[in-house]
Amino acid sequence: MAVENGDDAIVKADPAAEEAKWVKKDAEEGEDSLLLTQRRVKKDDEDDAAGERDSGEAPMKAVEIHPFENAWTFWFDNHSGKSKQIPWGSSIRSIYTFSSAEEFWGVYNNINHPSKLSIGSDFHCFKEGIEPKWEDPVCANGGKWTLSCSRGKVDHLWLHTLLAMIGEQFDHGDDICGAVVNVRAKAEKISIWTKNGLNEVTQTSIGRQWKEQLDYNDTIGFILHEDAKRQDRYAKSRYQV
Ligand code: MGP
Repeated sequence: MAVENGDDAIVKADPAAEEAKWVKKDAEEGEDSLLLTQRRVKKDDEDDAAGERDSGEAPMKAVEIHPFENAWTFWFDNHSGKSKQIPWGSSIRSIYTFSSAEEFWGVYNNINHPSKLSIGSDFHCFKEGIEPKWEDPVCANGGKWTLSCSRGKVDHLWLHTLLAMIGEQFDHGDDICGAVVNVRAKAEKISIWTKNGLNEVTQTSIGRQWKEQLDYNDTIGFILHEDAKRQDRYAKSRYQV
């Protein structure tokens, strides 16, 4: 299995990461990188086949794939050090789209988790085709549940939020757009974004089930994006669970 590292070097890949296609660090912008490694991983079937022929090894068994109900996209942004003149959202980048458990772990095991990201980072996981912005038509009438936590707990809570979401553990999972973790100096925040913010039954069900999945006991609030747009930090929670 051949792996391109940068433009030329060839290294052996972690098999779990073999399907991942990496983006390179945007060194010019000076952003910290989400990626542990900045390699572009590529399957090279010809090399595999040649290797097997040369070594006389038995052909590899087909890998069983466990598909998800939805495809999901990771997005990354970092606001620190950026001029306030730059419109919000102009630097959000999609990183990778995955649709199976194997692809998810291949990416997850090769990226920095929230506790290792620099202050100002936002890391999103949204259903494919939905942008993590209030302006996205699917998000426009929605809102978000948010919990706060310490750096020491954020990786665990983020992973279990992802697993609950991509594993479709919510009765109203269709209403979920995605989740984001905000790495901030005050406290880390994790939010689940939903579509129909005015549907209280749906929203409170999602909020309650999220807390159960995480075994999180503090009260969490739901803010409509419309309220956040108009009132910014003064927006009040529409629901609490
Ligand atoms: P934030 O980063 O979600 O909140 O939004 P936080 O972490 O409390 O604030 P920070 O200053 O510590 O980063 C911060 C600000 O970004 C908001 O008040 C908006 O001005 C802008 N913003 C955030 N989001 C999610 C959006 C969005 O989806 N669309 C637009 N246009 N602006 C947004």
